[in-house]
Amino acid sequence: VAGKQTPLFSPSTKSILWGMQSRAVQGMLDFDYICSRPQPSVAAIVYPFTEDHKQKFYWGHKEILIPVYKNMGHAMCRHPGVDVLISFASHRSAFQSTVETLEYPQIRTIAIIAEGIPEADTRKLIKLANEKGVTIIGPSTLYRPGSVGYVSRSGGMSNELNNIMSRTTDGVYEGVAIGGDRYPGSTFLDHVLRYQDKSEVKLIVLLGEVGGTEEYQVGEAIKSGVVTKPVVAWCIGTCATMFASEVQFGHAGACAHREAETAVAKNRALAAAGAFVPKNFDELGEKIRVVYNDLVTKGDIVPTPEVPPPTVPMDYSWAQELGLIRKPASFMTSICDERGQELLYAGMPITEVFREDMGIGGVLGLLWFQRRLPKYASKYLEMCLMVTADHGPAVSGAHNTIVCARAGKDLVSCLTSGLLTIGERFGGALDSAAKQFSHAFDSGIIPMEFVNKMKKEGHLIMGIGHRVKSLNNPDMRVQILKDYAKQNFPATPLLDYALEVEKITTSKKPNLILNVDGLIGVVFVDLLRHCGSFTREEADEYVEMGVLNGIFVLGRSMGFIGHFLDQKRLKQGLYRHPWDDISYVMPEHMTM
Ligand code: Q5B
Repeated sequence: VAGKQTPLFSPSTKSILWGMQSRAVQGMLDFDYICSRPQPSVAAIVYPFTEDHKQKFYWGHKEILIPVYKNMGHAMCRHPGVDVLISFASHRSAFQSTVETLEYPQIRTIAIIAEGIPEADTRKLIKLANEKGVTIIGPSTLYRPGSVGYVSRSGGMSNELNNIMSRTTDGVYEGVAIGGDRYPGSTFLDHVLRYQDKSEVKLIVLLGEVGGTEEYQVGEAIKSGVVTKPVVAWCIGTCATMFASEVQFGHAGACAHREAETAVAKNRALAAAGAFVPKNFDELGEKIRVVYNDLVTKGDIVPTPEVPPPTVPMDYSWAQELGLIRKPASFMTSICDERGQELLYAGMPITEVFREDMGIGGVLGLLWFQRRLPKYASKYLEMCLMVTADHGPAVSGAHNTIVCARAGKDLVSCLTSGLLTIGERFGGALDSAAKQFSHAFDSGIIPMEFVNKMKKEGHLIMGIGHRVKSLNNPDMRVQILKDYAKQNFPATPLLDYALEVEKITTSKKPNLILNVDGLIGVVFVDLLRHCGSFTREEADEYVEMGVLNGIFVLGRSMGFIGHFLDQKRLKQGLYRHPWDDISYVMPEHMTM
């Protein structure tokens, strides 16, 4: 191969990969590692559809970073020692990217993996590569320092050849799959001649196949004495002669168009030329063993002792899939599983959630309580969300959201600024109301005793009192929910108890009504305890856990988002509170 380098690869060969083929890169690095290579054979990746960055890979137990370049020129410039390019470009882009690669004189070998590159393009590539003295392996396409140099067409069959060689000889010195297309970038003879020149190669193995006539060139080289090393050869596809018509095997070039291109004819010719040709493929390994042993006996090969290769750690996910390892999970979840084909809410496929028209209340039942609630309970949840959705711009949370929006902040900031005001005074009294009322009810004290006890202890009753709503200005939200619970719930003993408490507090002050927080809180306890979906322990646990404020948080988020959008729509500028609405009271001891 005039002008082409020999050998193609050495223990320090470095390559650039074209294409984002992370698995292939990892496979190469693992192989490098097993071979005890001091450094990875992949120096960089070129991928035009990304920005320059670094990608993480394993090197044995360690992690290393391999640079990824958008531009091939940058990659070449940063890695001047690289002389091999492995192209994973598709058959559509392989031609263009190979032409581009050939412009970089540092690249001496190009391996093209793609199948189906138009043959006219391949021939142009071969011509260009020959002019530049570059070896092309492929289209359609190991390293162990043994004594065998092999060349095959098929990359897949080279796996089998490696296997055969490892069992029958001291291993492969170099193996090349030239690719299965009709016009491969390099020929069988190119590589056989390289192996002839390479002193480390003692035995040459050729795995040809039906179609083409290249094997004859190797036969001629043996016959004429150009190739003097023993060649074990076999052309696969001998069964083609059993068919009445021409058979196209897997590779584009694997079809005999005339007698001379059949595997049978080529095997015959190779044997006649002096190659060692087995009777069939099954005996190929045995033939190689015999020739190899003969070379050992003659002292041409002194087998080097086997060095145990370092073990490559198994990928965690693979080991887990094989059931070889287990590890306690850092997280546990029991409400939602998005890993399968379909999203599951508490085990229920999302399509079923819609098929059954479960609504927001049904989804809350699944995600908050891991169960399907009765229809009336789901509806109650939805009604709670509807009545708490908004209560005007003056309440603490909406006010905060508005001020925040007017300060130019984004939706999430404005929403959270509103949500952060929710607490026991504003909108966040549901849980405490549920606890206070149910503890009082469960302890058996009558409503009057409860009110007095709370007053004596200096505690406000959560869920009682409102700034603007009162007996004279009743809160229709409370009325709606109360009526619904009375009409639809199996029992409402805690609501009845709370209404008795309300009678006492409103007799003192008309605004000390059972407010919207209090109503939702106590009615929810009735729901948990009597709807039949929860045990009493579960019902109590949810109250202790504090689930109920979530209803106000969820509902009022709708309103806060509305206020945010409203302020943006109204193009409201920065808010500054007027001085005349602030009483400035300085500490007395500091005034002159
Ligand atoms: N007194 C809500 O207070 C408010 C008493 C009480 C016993 C009580 C107050 C309170 C408990 C917390 C609660 C949720 C601060 C409210 C909500 C959502 C909202 C909001 C909206 C929406 C109102 C006057 C006299 C005093 C007090 C006594 C007051 N509350 N006694 N138990 N609970 N409630 N929060 O009007 O003898 O004169 O000194 O903390 O349930 O946030 O729309 O605005 O949808 O957005 O300022 O509906 O009740 O009453 O503090 O002047 O008290 O009544 O001890 O007695 P006020 P104060 P005294 S719903």
